[in-house]
Amino acid sequence: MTSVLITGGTVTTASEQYVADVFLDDGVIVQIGANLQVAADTVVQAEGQYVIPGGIDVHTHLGETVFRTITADSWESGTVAAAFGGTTTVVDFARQEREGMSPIEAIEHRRRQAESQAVIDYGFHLMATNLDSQEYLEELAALPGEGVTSFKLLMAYPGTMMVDDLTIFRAMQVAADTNAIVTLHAENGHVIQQITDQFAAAGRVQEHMHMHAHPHLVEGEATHRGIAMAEMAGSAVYIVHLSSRTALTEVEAAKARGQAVYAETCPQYLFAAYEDYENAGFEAAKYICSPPIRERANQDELWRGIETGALSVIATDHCTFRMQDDLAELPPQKPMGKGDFRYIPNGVPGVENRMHLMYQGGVVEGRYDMMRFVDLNCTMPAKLFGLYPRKGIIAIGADADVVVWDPNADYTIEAATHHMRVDYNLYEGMQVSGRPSTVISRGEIIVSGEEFLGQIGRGQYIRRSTPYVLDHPQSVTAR
Ligand code: DUC
Ligand code: ZN
Ligand code: ZN
Repeated sequence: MTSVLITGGTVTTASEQYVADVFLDDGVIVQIGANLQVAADTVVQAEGQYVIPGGIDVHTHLGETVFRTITADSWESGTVAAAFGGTTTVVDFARQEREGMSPIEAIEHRRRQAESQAVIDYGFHLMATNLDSQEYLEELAALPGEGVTSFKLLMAYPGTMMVDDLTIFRAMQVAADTNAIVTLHAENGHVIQQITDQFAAAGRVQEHMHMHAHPHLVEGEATHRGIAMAEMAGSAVYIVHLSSRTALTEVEAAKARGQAVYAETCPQYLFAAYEDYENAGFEAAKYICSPPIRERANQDELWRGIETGALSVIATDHCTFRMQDDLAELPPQKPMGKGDFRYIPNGVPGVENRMHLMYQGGVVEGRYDMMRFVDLNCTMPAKLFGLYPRKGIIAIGADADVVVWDPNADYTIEAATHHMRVDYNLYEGMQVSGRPSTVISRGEIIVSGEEFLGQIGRGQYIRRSTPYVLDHPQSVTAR
């Protein structure tokens, strides 16, 4: 294992900033200090740049069979793209297939898929779809001890991924007993289905109608219900891809009551808007994801949620489908639903540009400082999902997942040069300031400027510990 000395950068964590050298050896951070006198195999000069923890994206869908197709980004292309954007860990999903797959089998299945391809480290949330048997409940309860400390449940997509309230409540009780955290896709799937069916009967299925089938309150209602069930079960709960002000209000109210409630939002809800795809025909398919990308005025509410701390993580829900069916190795993609939003696979790209966008929108545009940028993109994801203090911090003993971030580099986001295996970029042509100049994963330089230096399959599965920030909520329901 080679050693790396990073000299003269501004080390930035979620709580402090100082100029120092950082010495990495044997995959971990071993020294931090002024003018370190150590012999290193490689020296990275970081004067005038920030030295930050590697980014952690806790919401990706790589190489996933979903929406009657497969995501365009595999574990290989998706993790290479993540690395170029400064992300050195992803937490993806292991979906328990409804019929005959146990929670442990789901994790093993996804580990086998990822292990030969991933170039950065990874973990899995268990996406539970069936907790009807005592055997599956016992397996779920065993998962935190095996390094899977978060359970995902979907309140939407009836017939495929949606679960009922009983299943959610069971998972929350297990989470309460094992100090795990439940994450929720909070939309009322039955209401969406009914509205969708009525649109279809009226012939109103043009691509942009997707948003109208997901009104704000389907998210607000499900968020309220999920938070109330978590309170009754005594578990922590984390709302994924929060997009609506109605859901934000619920999170704020719960936090004000002192409940262990957390939420992420995603760049697509902050930087893209319904106005970008209204009446755009098939072009609107680029923007179709659930919850939907909402009207521009809603963006301000989400930025406010970031500023107040109600939203504590930025993740991407990276779930890519191409606009053209032009790759022989991929089954039909977005064109499946040309002219009818019901058949467009839901999902947008994001893993490569998350940190570019959040640096531009937050630090460059003056909404928050560099420490908060680190907190949102690196530290809070690590704390909530049991990766901290191994990851998410620049500290002695932590994994040497380090990004040298050049605040002065200008960068134009475009599909022609991005590394995601998707043929469009939602932010095409957007100019941002700031990008990674060097990306290091467990002490190995995997990206230097425009060059990828990592080896396919070098990424490691990470056994996660229980969330770091929880003050173990008490159940309000007798058992
Ligand atoms: N929403 C999406 O848009 N894609 C993946 C799954 C989800 O919930
Ligand atoms: Zn979701
Ligand atoms: Zn998702």
